[in-house]
Amino acid sequence: LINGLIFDLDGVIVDTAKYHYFAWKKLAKELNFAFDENQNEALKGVSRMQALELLLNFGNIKASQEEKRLWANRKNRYYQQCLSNLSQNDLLPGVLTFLTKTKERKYKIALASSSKNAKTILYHLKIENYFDFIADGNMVQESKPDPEIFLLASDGIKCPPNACLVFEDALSGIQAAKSAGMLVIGVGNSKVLSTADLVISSFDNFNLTEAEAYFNND
Ligand code: B16
Ligand code: MG
Repeated sequence: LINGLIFDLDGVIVDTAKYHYFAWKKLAKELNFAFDENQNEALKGVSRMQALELLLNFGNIKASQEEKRLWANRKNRYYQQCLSNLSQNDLLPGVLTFLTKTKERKYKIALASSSKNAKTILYHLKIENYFDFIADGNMVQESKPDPEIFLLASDGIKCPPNACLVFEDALSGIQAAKSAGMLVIGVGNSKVLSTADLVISSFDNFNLTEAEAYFNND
């Protein structure tokens, strides 16, 4: 029986995945190489430094630790500039209604985001109160696809992994949640997220009771 719901943040709750992409693309341009949306899929969900490593691989760029630190900071500045105007309007379709319903039905709710900016984002969105526990990129050693952040979240809401259902938009996140022994609903394109147990295009019209029945009959 599912009694804990664990949400990824970027790309699931809020449309910030496009800002990460914008910021990485701008950095790539400054380093003189092109970076496209397909390549960007690999950067989703992983930590800032790991995403930078992947980006530099795409551009065939070798760099010192110091350069990498400066570039990661620069990307974060571009990203944070995008965040400065964030409001509830940036919530993805159906999210607020879904969070309200799940709260009424007494599920335990956790956030599991690789982002070190997660708390700032929740603050701008005014949705912190929906979460019983928040796990973010400042609290883990290993980033997705390692299961650490999901195990931390499940511990935080005192629901064992097999009673947790995860919502993720990234392949790295789906892999992390599966390794933690959890069921995963992919939010996005079913062609991209084929490793999830179920894929939904958005929370609009998403029915949790139907999804639970689907898993219980599986
Ligand atoms: P930051 P999530 C992840 O958040 C993003 O998907 C990923 O693209 C980003 O590199 C990572 O956070 C780190 O973010 O630079 O803000 O610390 O999807 O796990 O909520
Ligand atoms: Mg995400």
